[in-house]
This record gives sequence, structure tokens and C-alpha cells, in this order.
Amino acid sequence: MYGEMGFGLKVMVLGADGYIGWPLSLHLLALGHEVIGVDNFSRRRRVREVGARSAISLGNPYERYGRVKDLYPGKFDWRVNDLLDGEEIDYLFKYYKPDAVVHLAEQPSAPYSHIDRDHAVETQINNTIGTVNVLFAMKNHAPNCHLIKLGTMGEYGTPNIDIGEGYLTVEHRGRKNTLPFPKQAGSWYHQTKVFDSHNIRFACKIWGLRSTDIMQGVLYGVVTDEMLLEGSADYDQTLMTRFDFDEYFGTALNRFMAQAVIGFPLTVYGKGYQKRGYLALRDAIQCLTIALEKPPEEGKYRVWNQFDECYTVLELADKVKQVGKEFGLDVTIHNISNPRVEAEEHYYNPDRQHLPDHGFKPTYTLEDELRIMFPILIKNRRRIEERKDRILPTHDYRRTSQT
Ligand code: USQ
Repeated sequence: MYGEMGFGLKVMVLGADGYIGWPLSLHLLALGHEVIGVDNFSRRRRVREVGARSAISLGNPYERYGRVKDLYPGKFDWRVNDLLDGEEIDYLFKYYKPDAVVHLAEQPSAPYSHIDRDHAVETQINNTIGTVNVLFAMKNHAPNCHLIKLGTMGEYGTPNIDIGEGYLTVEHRGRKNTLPFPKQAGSWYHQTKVFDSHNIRFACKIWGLRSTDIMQGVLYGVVTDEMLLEGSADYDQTLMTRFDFDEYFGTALNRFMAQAVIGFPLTVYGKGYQKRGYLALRDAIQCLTIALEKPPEEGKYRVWNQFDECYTVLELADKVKQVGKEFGLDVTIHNISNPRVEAEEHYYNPDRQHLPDHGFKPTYTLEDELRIMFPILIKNRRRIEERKDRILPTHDYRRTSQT
């Protein structure tokens, strides 16, 4: 039974080799939980496919996983599996019977899903079917397991009303009801997260599963404390996570930081008034851990909005410019034609109450996190410089290839 173990949960991390999955696994191990990391290395493959690479060199997976096994003997196991292989996933749940599963194993890039039909279909199948396979495996072998699923704030779109946490109470023709908040995703990728949310809610209803669906904002950051070398202010290269800055896999603020480091004008799309919720990587991990350690009751599907502060893209660019000066960088900002179909000026006021109510406190201010990021990225400047041809957007949502 969930929670009966007292200290130490058995957590399956799906997507353990990724930007979030890797530091989350390290954090959970450091807290004394057991981790089973599952990954098919598709993020590495896709980044290679678009001709990009991580600004932080990752080394090969065996070296990385071996190091963690040595650091946390008997607490860490890892499996190379694809969520599309339903039989294998079923077996994993039968074998490990985890207390909780954190599902991060999805194709996460909106622009990648817009390259052409094949990439849209790949994203839709990978994400949606992968999640259905996980739900069946849970039902068959670990019905008390808590599913923490990474959704996105982008499921809501940018409606002209305040955004609740998953739900909206409406009055219609004299009657009142609390219903799932309307979803207006802005990409083929974001659509898959909407499908997942509907499927998970449905599975909780018919099978009594429990889940936290995390509507996460845009992440930024490069390190967490568990990557530090013991007793030192330096980071252990083998324990570091990936940091993408290309047009497909780099998120806005991470891209701006990489651009600042090599003197590339910051690529603000369109007017730059697009507003989103942002969160540091280390705080995303803090939030996911809170959700894990405070599970919902059996049969409950709960939705948490997960971000710290909202900013426009221009505000972000300006912060990078200001903090960049402290590191001797002359940062310039360039408004370029927006490759996406999105509102460039809009109302945006999402709620974010469940996480603070459960104890979440941001670790640093955004500026302080940038001060931690800059020296690390400056050290890796050459790796960014060598892939600077991957920075400018080449794919326009309006002109996605027909095939
Ligand atoms: N943007 C720029 N310049 C850039 C890159 C992005 O102006 O060089 C703008 C975009 O037009 C957008 C905003 O910054 O208005 C955020 O873009 P993004 O690429 O950082 O974020 P997005 O495509 O929405 O996707 C990212 C993650 C995704 C996650 C999502 C959370 O890749 O996995 O689901 O953030 S959210 O945005 O809240 O939906």
C-alpha cells in the first residue's frame, strides 16, 4: 500500500535519461528513495537527428548509470525500454510493483512535432499510446501506484479568463457544474498532453487509479545540488544533465542564455509579449518530489499547475541582458519573425496554489539562477559556438510540410 513503507518509496522514473528525469532520479536517491530509471534514449536520438547537441557533454549512458549505481548501491536500477512496447511495460510493472511512477518519457518539443506529417504522427503515437500502455500496466500490476504525469501549462492555451488548476465552475442555462478546464493547445505536441490528461482522468474514474497531472510551465536551468562533487563547489561532469539550445529542444530562457554566451542576438519571436509561467529545473524537481511524497487518495485525479512566475519573452530577454553584463557579456536583443502560430499580446493569469499549499518555496530568484547558469555555460561556450547554425528557427508552423 502506498505510504505504508514509511520512509523510502520505490519510484519508477520513465524518461530517466532526460533533462528532468536525470536530476529527478539523483534527487530521489539522495533523499533515500529507490529509483528504477527507464529510457529508450529517444531524446539523444532526436537531438542528433536535427543536427544539434547538448551544451553539456553527456558521455555514454553506461558510464552515467554505472556512476549512480556506485553512489547509491542497491537503490538504483535502470532499464532500456520503449513505452510503445506494451508487453514490456506490463512486465516492468509486474516485476517492480512501484509505489509511484513519474512519467516524463514523451517527445517534448512543439517545433519538432511541426516538422512534417511523420514528426506530428510520431509525437502523437509516442506520447498518447505510451501513456495508455502505462495506465494498463498500472491497472494490471500496481493499482495503488501513484502516477505523476508531466503535462503542460500549454494545454490551457491563452484564454481571455483566469486559468484554474484543472477545473472551471460554470453556470449554464440555470445549472452549475465544475468541469475540466477547456483545453486549447497550440501545437501537435501540446495536443498530445491534452489527450493524455483525458485518458488519465478516465482511467482514474473507471479503475480507481490515483494520479497527479502536472501542468508545468517552461523550465530553465542547468544544474541541481546533487550534481556537485562531494565537499566541493564544482560539478561532477558524469552527473550533469543535458542542456539543449537548438530551435527544437531548447526552451526560451535556456536558448537566450546560450545565445548570450556566444554573442548571438537573443531570438525574441515576434513582438515578444507572449506570456508564460517559468520554473527553474531545481524547483521542478522540488515540486515533483512534493507530489510524490504527498499522494492523492485512491481513485483521485488531481491537477496541479507548476510554475513560479509569469514573464513575457521580452522580460526574459531583458533579464538575460542585465545579468549578462555582470559576466562582461554585451547582450543584444533581436525581434525576429515568429515561426509559431500564437497570440503575441494576450491576457494570462493562471492560478498556482496547490504547490505552495503543499510546501513549495522557490529556491532562488530567476536572476540568481541565471548567475549560477552563466559560468557553467561560459565554460561550455565552444560546444555552443560549434552548433550556432542550429539556433535560428527554420520551420514555420504555417508552412509545415504536407508529407
Ligand atoms: N520563444 C521565443 N524565442 C525563442 C524560443 C521561444 O520568443 O528562441 C517564445 C515562443 O514563441 C513562446 C515562448 O517563448 O511564446 C515559450 O517557448 P518555448 O519554446 O520555451 O516553450 P514551448 O514551445 O511552449 O515548450 C516548452 C517545452 C514543452 C513544455 C512547455 C511548457 O519544450 O515541453 O510543455 O514549454 S508551456 O510553454 O507552458 O506549455
